[in-house]
Amino acid sequence: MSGAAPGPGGAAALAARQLSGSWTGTHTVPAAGLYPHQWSWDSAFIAVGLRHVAPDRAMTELETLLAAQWADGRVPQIVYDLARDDDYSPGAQFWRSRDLPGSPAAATAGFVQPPVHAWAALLVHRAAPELSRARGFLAGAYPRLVAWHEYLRTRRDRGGAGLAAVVHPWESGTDNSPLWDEALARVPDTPRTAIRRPDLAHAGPGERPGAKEYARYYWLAERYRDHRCDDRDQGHPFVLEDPAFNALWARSELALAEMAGELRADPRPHLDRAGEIGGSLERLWDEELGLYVAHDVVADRPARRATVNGLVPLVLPDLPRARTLVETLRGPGFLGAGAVLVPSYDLRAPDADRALYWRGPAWFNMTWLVIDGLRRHGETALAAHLTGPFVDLAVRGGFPEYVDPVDGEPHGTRHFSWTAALTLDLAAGGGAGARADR
Ligand code: 2M8
Repeated sequence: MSGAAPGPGGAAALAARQLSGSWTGTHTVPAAGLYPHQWSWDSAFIAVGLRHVAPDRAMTELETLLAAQWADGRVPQIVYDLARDDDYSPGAQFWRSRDLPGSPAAATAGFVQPPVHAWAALLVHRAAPELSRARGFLAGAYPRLVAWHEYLRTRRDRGGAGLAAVVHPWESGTDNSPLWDEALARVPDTPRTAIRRPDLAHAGPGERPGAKEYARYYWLAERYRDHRCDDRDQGHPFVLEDPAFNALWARSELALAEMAGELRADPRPHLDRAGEIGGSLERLWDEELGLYVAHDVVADRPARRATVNGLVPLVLPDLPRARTLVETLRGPGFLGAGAVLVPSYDLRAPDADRALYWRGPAWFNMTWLVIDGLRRHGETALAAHLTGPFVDLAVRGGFPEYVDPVDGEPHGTRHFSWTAALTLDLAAGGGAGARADR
């Protein structure tokens, strides 16, 4: 790392320039080389940042994604740019989504990603309410977002406990997290598809999942695709309830309630649902670890690893565990280990690695969520303590995908869009959760 850190204004300008460079006219690619298509939760975070400088683009970003919604309500993990289909794998040719009933005109993956979209759409609307109203942004987005959440409620409550399950590590967004290790170990590593790794041209092999993981990822994706992306496959070996995914669902349900109010619809069903998800989340609480863990629905047992996913429920306003989560965050596994941003995994764990994909490094979106949660629960000093290094490391590292949480060394790809977008959000004054009504 080198060079003096620019002030917040300079950081915002650099971030905005970065995002303009990755704009395609309809959406922003997460990273032009490594991730050349549109990704679901990336677009939500990107819209949160874009709203400060180009609210029209922020709206288009979300509208493009929502236009690729399936008839069953799912919002896909990836919307493919067919001109770049050879540049990322698995691609559109793997999924052949357009052969499936109820799929959209766009070619997409069959999986989903964490439901942070309604929250993002509300923030975008609030940044430019007049433009939003003139364009009918909320009126267009709301029914699609309701259908998306309805998909999660009706198709993904595989454990029957009121939580949505992920059926592949890619759906969690935290692909290589140790939370998935045990469940992934029972997935065969013998896919029929030849595995291509264009990703390794853009990031070091030590910074990406290994060959064994990829073989299992492919096998699992093949199984889901071959069952026509139908969530009733009882033999699917990977079904887990992730605390971050579900907390974001509840947070987005609260956003839907506010949207309903704006649109003169009834907010109560959304408030009730948010309360129900929040209540079910308590099932994932691990007293000994002092945070939430995942639940393996197939094995019916908890995946007891201390990860940042288990801190993300801080984004919920009425969280009974907030104080304990803050203690855990300050504790020896996370910030107490000398980390300046939130590590993705307890740094005391014998298999923690500060450089390896989702197994120790800090991601900017997860730290942003924790900052939001800290502000929401009145921990403004700790939130500020994270915000400074966030902006500094993002800019100095050239908007890296992730960083070593202790020394700030950048890793993964550079020019990563959600890093730039969330830097813009924090640098543009306030950022996540700065206002209590968010
Ligand atoms: C990473 O995931 C993709 C698969 O979706 C990959 O590893 O190829 C994750 O960090 C995920 O959270 C992110 O949405 C995606 C695109 O930035 O990259």
